Amino acid sequence: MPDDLPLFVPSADTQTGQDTKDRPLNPGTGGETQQGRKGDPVLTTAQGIPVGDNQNSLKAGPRGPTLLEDFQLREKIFHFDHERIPERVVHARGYGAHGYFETTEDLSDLTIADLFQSKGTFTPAFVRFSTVAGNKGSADMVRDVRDVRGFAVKLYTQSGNWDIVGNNIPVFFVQDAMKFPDLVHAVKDEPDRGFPQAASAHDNFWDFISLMPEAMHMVMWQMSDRTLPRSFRFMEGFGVHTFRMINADGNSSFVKFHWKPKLGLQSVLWDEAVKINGADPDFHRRDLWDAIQAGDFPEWELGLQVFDDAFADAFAFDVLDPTKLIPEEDCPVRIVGRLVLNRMVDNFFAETEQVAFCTANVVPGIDFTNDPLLQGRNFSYLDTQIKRLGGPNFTHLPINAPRCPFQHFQQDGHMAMHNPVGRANYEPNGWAKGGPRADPALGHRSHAEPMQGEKRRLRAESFADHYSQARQFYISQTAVEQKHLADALIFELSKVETPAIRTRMVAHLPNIDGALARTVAEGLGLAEVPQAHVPAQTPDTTLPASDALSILKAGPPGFGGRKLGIVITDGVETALLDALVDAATAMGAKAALIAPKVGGVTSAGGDLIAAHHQLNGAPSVLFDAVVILADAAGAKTLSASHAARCFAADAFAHGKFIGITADAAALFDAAGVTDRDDGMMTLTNTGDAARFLKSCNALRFWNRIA
Ligand code: HDE
Repeated sequence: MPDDLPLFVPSADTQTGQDTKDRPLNPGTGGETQQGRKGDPVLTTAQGIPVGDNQNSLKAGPRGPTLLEDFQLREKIFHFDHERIPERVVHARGYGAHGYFETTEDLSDLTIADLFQSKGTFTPAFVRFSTVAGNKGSADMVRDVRDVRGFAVKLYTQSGNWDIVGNNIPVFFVQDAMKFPDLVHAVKDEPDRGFPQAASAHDNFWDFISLMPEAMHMVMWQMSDRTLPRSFRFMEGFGVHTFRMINADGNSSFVKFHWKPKLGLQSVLWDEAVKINGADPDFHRRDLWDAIQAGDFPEWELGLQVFDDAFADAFAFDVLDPTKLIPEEDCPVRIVGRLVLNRMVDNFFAETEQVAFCTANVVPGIDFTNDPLLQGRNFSYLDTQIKRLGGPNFTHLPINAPRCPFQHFQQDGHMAMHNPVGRANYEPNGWAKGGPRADPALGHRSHAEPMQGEKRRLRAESFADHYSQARQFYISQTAVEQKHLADALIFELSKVETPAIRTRMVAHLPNIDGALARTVAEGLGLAEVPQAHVPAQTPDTTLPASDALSILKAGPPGFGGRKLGIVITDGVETALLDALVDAATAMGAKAALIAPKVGGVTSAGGDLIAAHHQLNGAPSVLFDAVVILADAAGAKTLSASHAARCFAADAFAHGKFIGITADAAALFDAAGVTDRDDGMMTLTNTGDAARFLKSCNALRFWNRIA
C-alpha cells in the first residue's frame, strides 16, 4: 500500500443509514470538479448531479421496499450491468504498454513509409501481448495450453496507424483463412462439456491437428519451449506473413518482420510453468508491470528479411505460404530500429482492452502479398472489432485514434465524437471550404501486381511440402530442447482419451524425425511406431540446421533483466546480503528478499530488514537464481518448513544456480537434496557475491537436468 494513502473511515451516518435531509447541499462550482466542504471532489451521477449518500438506496421506511424513483441507484446498477464488452474470440487475455519506435536505418531506398525516411525518427507505439486460447480471466502460464503468444504492435506514424499483428512464433497452423474458425473451435473448450479451459491437451485439438499435415511445422514450435516464455521481455515476435515494401519509384521488395528482444530468449521448464501458474497466474503481466515501473524499459530490435522476386522464385518454398519461414542463414535479418516500452496504461479497460489491431492497417510504402491467410485476416479484424467495440466509431477512442492529422467524411453511428463540421460531408464537392480531398501523390497505393487466373477453390502445388521445415526446426534444437519437445508431445497426447487420435498424430512424426517418432510412441506406450502418413510431397531431408531456431543457441547476453530470490532468516549477515543485492543490481537484475514473515528479519547486527515476500507465497519458480542466507538457527527454522524445503528442492530440480551459506546446506539435506554440484556455490565472504552472480549468466546449470 503506498505510504501516502490515507485510511478512509466511513462516517457514522452512512453506516447507520440515517436520513441525509439535515446535511448541507454541495452545489457544483462549475469548475473541473464540484468541490465538497473539505475540498475533495464531490461524487456525482453520470449526469453531474451531486450524490449525498452512496451507501443506502431510497426506501419507503428503514425496512421498507426500495423505491423505483431512486435514479441514483438505477443509474449505478444499470451502468454496472453493462461494464463488460465481448472478449476477443482469440487472444482474449492480453497485457499492453506504451512506448516508442526509433528508426535506426534510413530505408528510403526500399519504402516511402514515413517512419523509415530518416534515421532518428521517433514513432509512438502501443504493444499488446496475449495468449491465444485462454479466456480473459485465464492465466498467463497455463502449461497444457502450449499456447502461442500474440505480439501486436501499433505504430502511430505521421502517415497513419500501422499495425504489425504478430505472434512469438514465425509460422502458423494453417495455410488458408478458410480453416481458421475450425482451428479455433478445435483448440478452445469442447462445446458439450465446456472444458478444458485454456488447454490444447485434449481430443478435439489433436483430432483436428492430426488431420492437418500442414500444421506439423507449427506443432514443432508449439511443442518447443517457445510456448513457455520466461516473460514477454524474453521472447521474439514475428509478422509471420511476407509483406511488401514499396519505394518512390513504385518498386516492391518482399519483407518479413522480426522483433528481437535485447535481453535474449529465455523459457521456463515444464514443471516450473505448472507451479508458476498456481503461485502467480499473472506472472507475465506482473513482470512487465514491475520492469516498466522500475524504469527497466523492455526493448526489441526490429529486424527485416528483405528479398526480391529472384530470391522468392529460387527459394525452396513458397514465400506466400504462412507455414514456412526463411532461415536467417538464407536471408539475414537486417536491424532497422528499436522498440522501447516505457509507460504502462492509465486505465486497463480504456487502452489494453479497447485497443483494436488490424493487419489491414498499413501506411503508404507498406503493402500486402497474396498470402491466403493474410488476405483473410485483413477482412476479419475490422469485422470483429465493430461487434466487440460496439460500432464503427472505435477509431474515436484515444488508444485507436491516429496521432497524425486526419480528416474524412465518415459520420454518425453509435458514440460518434468526431463528426465533420460545416456543410460539406461528401467528396467531390464544389464548395470553397469543401473539406479534405484525395491526393494521388500522398495516398496509399497498392503494388501493381498483374492478376489473372481461373476463379476456383484451389491451393498452390507449391504449398504441398508439410514436413521438411518441421524436420529442420527439430534438428536445429539442442539435445535438451529436443527432449522437452518430445516430453511435450507425450504429455499432450497422453491427455487425449481416444487412442486412434494419438496414433494418427504419431503417424506424422516419422516424416519429421525417426528418433522423435520412436520416443513419442514409446512414451505413449504404443506397441510400435505407426505407419507414416503418405506425404503430399516427399520431404527434403537435406535442409541444414539453423541456430536461430533454437532458444538455447540464441542465448541471452547475461543475467540482466532476471530475478534473484534471496531467502533470509534472523541473524542474516548484512554485508553479504548487500553485496549480493549490489552485484545483481550492477548486472541489471533485480533481487527480492524472502523471509518466513513478510515483516522481515533481524540481522546479526540487530537491524530490521523488511522482506518483499513471505516464503509460502514465493516459491523458487518465481526466480531465475536463488540464495539461502541462514545461520545454523535459521537453517533449522527453514528445515522445519514445508515451503522452504520445496523452495530448495525445486530450485535444485530446475537447474537453478544456488548460493548458500555453509549452514544453509542443512536445508538441502532436509529437502532430500544430498547431491552437490558446480551449480551450487557456498558463499563465505562478500567477494563471493559477484562470483556467484557471474555464474548466473548461464541462467541454468544444464548439466544437472540434461
Ligand atoms: Fe488473429 N485474430 N487471426 N492471428 N490475432 C484476432 O482480432 C484471425 C492470425 C493475432 O492484441 C482477432 O481484434 C484470422 C495469425 C494477434 O488485440 C480476430 C486469422 C496471427 C491478435 C483474428 C488469424 C494472428 C489476433 C480477435 C486467420 C500471427 C490479438 C480479436 C486468417 C501472425 C491482437 C481481434 C490484440 C486477434 C482473426 C490468424 C495474431 C478474430 C481470421 C496468423 C496477436 O479478428
